[in-house]
Amino acid sequence: METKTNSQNLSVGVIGTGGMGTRHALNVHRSAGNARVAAVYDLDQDRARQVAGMCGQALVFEDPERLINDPQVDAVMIVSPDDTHTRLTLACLQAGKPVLSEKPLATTVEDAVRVLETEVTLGKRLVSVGFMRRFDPQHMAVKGTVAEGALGRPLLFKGVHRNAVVPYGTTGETILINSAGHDFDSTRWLLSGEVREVYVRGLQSRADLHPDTRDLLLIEMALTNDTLADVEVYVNAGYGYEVTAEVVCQRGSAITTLADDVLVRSAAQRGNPIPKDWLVRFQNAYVLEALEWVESIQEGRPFRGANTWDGYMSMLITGACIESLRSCAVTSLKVPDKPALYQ
Ligand code: ISE
Repeated sequence: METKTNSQNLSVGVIGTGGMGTRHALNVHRSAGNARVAAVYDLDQDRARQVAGMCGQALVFEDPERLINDPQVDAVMIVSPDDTHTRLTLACLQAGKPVLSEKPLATTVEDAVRVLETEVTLGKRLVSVGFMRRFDPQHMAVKGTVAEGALGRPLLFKGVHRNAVVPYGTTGETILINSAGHDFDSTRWLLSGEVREVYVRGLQSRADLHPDTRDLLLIEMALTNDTLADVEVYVNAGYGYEVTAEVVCQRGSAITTLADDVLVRSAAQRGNPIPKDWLVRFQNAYVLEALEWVESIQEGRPFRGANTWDGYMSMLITGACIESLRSCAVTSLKVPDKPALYQ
């Protein structure tokens, strides 16, 4: 399938119209002037029809793979449940269509390898992965400051990732697969290294939760370039949604500023509102990510965000973290050679 050129309007299909999928669809519809939402699918067909109406009467499909293979669809956004991402991404590769898969790319290392091997065999980078923090202005400022070199060599990444509450299971494994992938990608991206060793501990934040709950995880990582990382993932923080990223260097540190829009004074108090979830906190990042994805397709160049290799490495780290949490021990992972396609 030939990729569309700059002069044509890219027709995007969106699979999954929950909160995230609706946001991606509206970002394409409202922000990407040279792209349109041509098709949507959701198991909840009423919800799909509602989002289709919000996006200029996009076509509503009853089957995601028919959407992928429809000639009216040039590129696909996969925003369906995590355990569908691999199958649908492979279907996009089979159809030769560019795809932005929401994280995680896969829920097992084996599935991530399947995507990697398929794309390497195809010999063309069609897969982009939705690690949107790479497009967050605050995170990009940290990355740029460290890259300038005035602070000296990066030594340590310190991440905080707090959800007020999460709508899915809160076992350590679920949180590592669904949430912590962002932090693994931030670690690799901000420290420009690969993780070789992890140590994960978890706790149940309240006695009334299921005994399998590990809703607060502390993740320590050692990287191949002699840097370290320390990440807290807490998904029942209750008070709001907060993500911070700090890179500690030899002569200073760079940390994301609070993305505050307003300082509120009332009733003898003053403070800043805390976002309720990631859709609010990372709205700018999602728009910039969607614009870059559309432009990369139309300009026929690699996406500047995360690709299949990043999605695979995040899952490889996730697998090691699951093992470490189970064994209560430091777990090493062998860093594989990066295929030329991703150099
Ligand atoms: C959610 O799917 C996201 O991607 C958010 O960025 C993350 O903070 C949250 O924990 C995930 O459930």
